[in-house]
Parts: sequence; structure tokens; C-alpha cells
Amino acid sequence: MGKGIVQKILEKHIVEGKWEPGKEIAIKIDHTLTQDATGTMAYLQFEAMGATKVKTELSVSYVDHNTVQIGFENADDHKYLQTVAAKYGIIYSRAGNGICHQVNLERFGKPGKTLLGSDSHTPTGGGIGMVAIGAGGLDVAVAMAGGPFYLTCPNVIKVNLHGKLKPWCTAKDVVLKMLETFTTKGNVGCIFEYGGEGVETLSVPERATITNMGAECGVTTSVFPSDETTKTFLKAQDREKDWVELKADSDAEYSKEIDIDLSEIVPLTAYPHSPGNIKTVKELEGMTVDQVCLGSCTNSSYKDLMTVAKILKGKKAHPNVSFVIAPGSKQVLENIARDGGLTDLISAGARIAESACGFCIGNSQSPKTDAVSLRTSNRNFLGRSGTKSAQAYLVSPETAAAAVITGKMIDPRDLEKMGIKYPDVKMPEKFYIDDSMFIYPEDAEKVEIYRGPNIGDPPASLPLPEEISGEITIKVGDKITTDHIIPAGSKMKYRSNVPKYSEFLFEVVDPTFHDRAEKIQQDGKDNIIVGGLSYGQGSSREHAALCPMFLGVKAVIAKSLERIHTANLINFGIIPLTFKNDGDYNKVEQGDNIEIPEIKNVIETGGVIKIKNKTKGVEFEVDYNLSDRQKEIILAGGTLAYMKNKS
Ligand code: MIC
Ligand code: SF4
Repeated sequence: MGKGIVQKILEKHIVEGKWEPGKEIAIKIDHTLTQDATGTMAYLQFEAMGATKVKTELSVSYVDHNTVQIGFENADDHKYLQTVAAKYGIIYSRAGNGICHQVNLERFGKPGKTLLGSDSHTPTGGGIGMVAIGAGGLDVAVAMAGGPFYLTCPNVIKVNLHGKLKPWCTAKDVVLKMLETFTTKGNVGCIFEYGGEGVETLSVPERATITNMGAECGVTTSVFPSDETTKTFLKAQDREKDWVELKADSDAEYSKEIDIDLSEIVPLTAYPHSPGNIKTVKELEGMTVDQVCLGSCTNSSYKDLMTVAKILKGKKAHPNVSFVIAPGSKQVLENIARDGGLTDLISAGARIAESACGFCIGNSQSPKTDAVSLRTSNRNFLGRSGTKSAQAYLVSPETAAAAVITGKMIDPRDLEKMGIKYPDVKMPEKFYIDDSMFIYPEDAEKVEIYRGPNIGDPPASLPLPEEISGEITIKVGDKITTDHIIPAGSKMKYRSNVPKYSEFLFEVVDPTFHDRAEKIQQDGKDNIIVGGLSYGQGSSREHAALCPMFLGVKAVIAKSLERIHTANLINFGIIPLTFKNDGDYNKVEQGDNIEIPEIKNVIETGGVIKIKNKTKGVEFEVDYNLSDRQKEIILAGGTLAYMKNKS
């Protein structure tokens, strides 16, 4: 039996276990990336492991999230990151160099390699043929220290692309179609592998848009073949030597196969407040638009921005539209400047923001109250823009450009009626390249690590108690994202200060959570969270586990849990449990007194975990799906404690 690309790459990297979908495997990680919002904690944990140098082939530390410097916190964190990088053998990408995923694709991504990143959109690297996986900072720290990464051997879903996209219909619309098909839940443990003759019609940045937003489906990653198009892209980046061919065997077998005819793709949008809420743009035609944001790691490549520049050439932004652009990287910005696109965008009225996450994570350009905001980014979760009442729609750059001109949501194909031709931008044969914003590691002896007052020690967790006894501190519904659990935006500057950041837990859902949880903890009781389906969707931010741990949360009981968040809970000694019968969700309410007797004994020796609701006088069983290694971590009280016990 032949093999697909994912199987070929993973088998080359397996260090524990074997190719058996559904079973835990450990893989060697070749490359890592971190960004500043998750990076400070990752490097603090790396230091706590006593590591002296990274053991990977390549590790890069990006500064792209917390670039708004109001107050000293972010600037201090940047300096910490810069000195840590210099000391431990990590390349440091300075603020202003661009968004980690875009820059990594341009300058470092190599087909056939494994990449682990402390950001959920690390799968962007799948566009260049990497197995690129998002994880919590602690897992990335372990990988940098030379440890393997554990994952469930995936069920690979083959997506056969046929035909060619029509003008105005884009890679963004393809991935929105994928979201319509697969939704944002139920895909844990799967990987999308793209194939079919349609692949060759897509450039690397278009492929990267598709793999980037695979994260929204909850898959482990998405991977494209590495072909002549990949070679051309690497050549344009002066990295042809990094190219290897990657293709699936013709008789490769997959868990499932689906077909997408690119020629049938039409402009789509994800309406509030989930990337899985899909409609055609036509269905929303005429809706008044207040803000258009172009950028983010999904759609901020040279091609994306030049396309919009050409559409807007000689036009002006509608007076009611606030139009902002965050170019994906310094390279993109410099190239569109050299090729004239930047002038057209500025002249159309664009507000040029720095090459960073910016609006996407809600730490700048928050829209007005009740605004309709069209964004080329990947997430439109409630409140993520920084304005809770705003309505964020995810769209392609082409649909965004159409709204800039008209002030309305319109199908970009209708621009033809206004005499605007589809620009069909070609990628440059050679990008203008300037790597001067990377700082390369120095002589470690000479480096002193800078620690500003914002940097604290990572809080320690306690071993699993004999029994868990406490209260249901909060009960939430389905599809609770990590943005619901702990907001980013203006609060992100507290990422290195866990006690402070914890004050914002569940802020968007129930601002009383922190005080109630703290009271329960002070009363000597455990906090327990109850969730619905797909709890912990979205980002890789481990603070969604670390901050609850800090407040004494011992267990999360949900109908189902997402991959990265589950791993983060385990890393911080919080036991992830799922209802055996979903109906038992109705047997618990916020404030109920709960006991989980003999939990330690059950984890050690096996058996059934029972939840006793003392308030309601009912009892029910829950499942725990933990490998032996994960059980040991939970018993130890988290990964750092587990590693210490082992050494
Ligand atoms: C996001 O898009 O939600 C983020 C901000 O990039 C997060 C990481 C973080 O919270 O720092 C992610 O996607 O993992
Ligand atoms: Fe940054 Fe947004 Fe991409 Fe997250 S999704 S890495 S915040 S651009």
C-alpha cells in the first residue's frame, strides 16, 4: 500500500510508537517558532528546564503580537526575548519584521520538515509542504530542549482539488468552503492532505491561506505537496536549495477523501461569531460596512496586497469605511512599495499599520460600537476585535476591496459591472530580500538575560490530590474558544504576569469569574469548569490553562475538548474529562458542590471516574482519554513537575 505525504513525513520523524491512526506517537521536531505573546512564558519554562542551548535544527523567536507599546510591559518582554534568543541559540525576529507565519514561510520554511510553533496558525507552513503544528508554549519549550512532541497519530483526510479558481474567487473562499463542510468541531486528531491536479493552479501563499485556516476546523494541521510551484516560490526567496519534491504515492490510502472543484468556488464569508458560520457574499449583498481590515497571517502576502492595490488604483475609500492594512511582513511591505502598490493603497485612503497581528487580535483598530467589520483574518469570535458589540465577517481580500470602494458588502465579481477588471497579479520572480531585522545568536557567555519587572516565574502547580472537592465555578455552552476563556487584545501585555492576567478569565462570558474562583480557592476548595461541545477551540494560548491552574481549577468536564487546549490543560495538571453521556451536562449547574472521589487512585490504577453532585444528590460517570505518559503528568501536577521528577 502506498503512502501519502503526511505519513511519509511523520514516519521519518517518529521516535516513539508507530503509524497507527488514533494511537499516541512522539515525533522529532526539526524547527520551532514562538511569538512574543506565548514566547515569554515558553522561554521562562525553557529556562526552568535547565536547558543551555536549543537542540533543534532551527528555532526562531518572533515579535509580532504585542507590538503596541503603551506602558513598559511589552517593550520589556521584547528585550527579554531578544537576550534569551541570543543566549540559547535562537534567531530573533524584531518587531516590525512581520507576522511569524508569513515571515517563516518566506525565510525559513522547508518542505518535508516538522515545525512546532507556539501559535495555532503554525499550520501555515503546510503551504510549503511542512508538517507544521501549533502547540502550547510548554510543548515548544520541550521541543527546543530536544524532547519529542506527542500527538495522536492522525486520521488523514485527502482533499482532492480539481479545476481552477475563477477570477475574484480565491483561496480564502476555498478554506471557507472547507469550514462549511467540516465545521469548527469534530475534527480533532485529523490532518488535511491536499492533492489533485488543482493544486498546481495555486501559488504557495494561496496554499498557505488554506492551511492557515485549517486551524479553524480543529485539525492538527494541513499539508500541500511540494512541487514546481513550491520550487519557484523558494527560488524567488533565494532559497531554491531548500526545495525537495513531496508527493503522495498514487495508491496511497486515506481515512477519507473529498473532492473540491475549484471552478465552482464562489465568494464566501464567515458571519459572526464563528469562522464556521458560512454564507455566500451574495446572500449578504448590500449590508453597510463600517470597517475593512486587510492583513493577518491568513491574507497579507504580496499577492493579496498587490491585488487589492490594483483594484483600488485611482479609487478612494468610501467615506463611511475605516480602511486599515497590516502588511504580513517587512518583505511584503518593501516589495509592494517597490512595485508601486503601496502608493495606490495610500492614495486610496488606507491607514497603513505596522507589519504585525494588530487588528486581528484586537490590540488596535477596534471598530466602533455595533460596527460591521470585514476582515481578511481567520477568527471572528465574540469580542476578539476589542469591541464586544461589533459584527466581524471574514472575507477574501477581493471582497474586502469591493467593500472599501462601495461601503457595502458586495460580491467582488460585480466590480466588473463598474468597469474594474480582475487584476490577476503574478508573483515576483525574485523578491527583494533584506534579512537585517533578524538578529542571530551570539556568544552565549557574553549575554546577560534582561528581566524587566513584568517578568515573573512561571507559577508552580501541585500534584493531583487524592480527591477533587469543590464547586462548579462556571458552566458554559458549546464552542467556547480560548478567546472566551482568556482575552487577548489590550490584556495581552499581562502574558508574563499570570496573577494580573488571571483577573480577565472568562471576562467576555462572566466578568465575576475571577473573584468567585479566587474566593473558592481561598476557602480551600477546588474550582471545576463545565463546558459543552468543542471546549477550548481556537488559539494555542496556554494561559487558558495556566491562569485557571493559578486560580485552583483542578478539572474541566466538557462534552468534547479541542486538541491544543487539552494538551495545555494536561501540561498544567488540570484533568480534562468528558461526559460519558452528553445528557449528564444537564445534571450540573454553576455553584453546585462537586466531589470526584478517589481520582488519584483511579488515574494510577485504572477504573471509572465518578462525579458526585452533592447539591443535586446525583452521580454520573465521565471519560478520561489519557496515555500512560499523560497520566503521569497529571499525577505530578503538570509537565514541569513531571520532568523534574524524571531527572
Ligand atoms: C490568535 O490568533 O488567537 C493568537 C493570538 O495568535 C493565538 C496565540 C496567542 O494567544 O498568543 C493563537 O492563535 O495561538
Ligand atoms: Fe497574529 Fe492573527 Fe495570525 Fe494569530 S491569527 S498569529 S493574532 S495574525
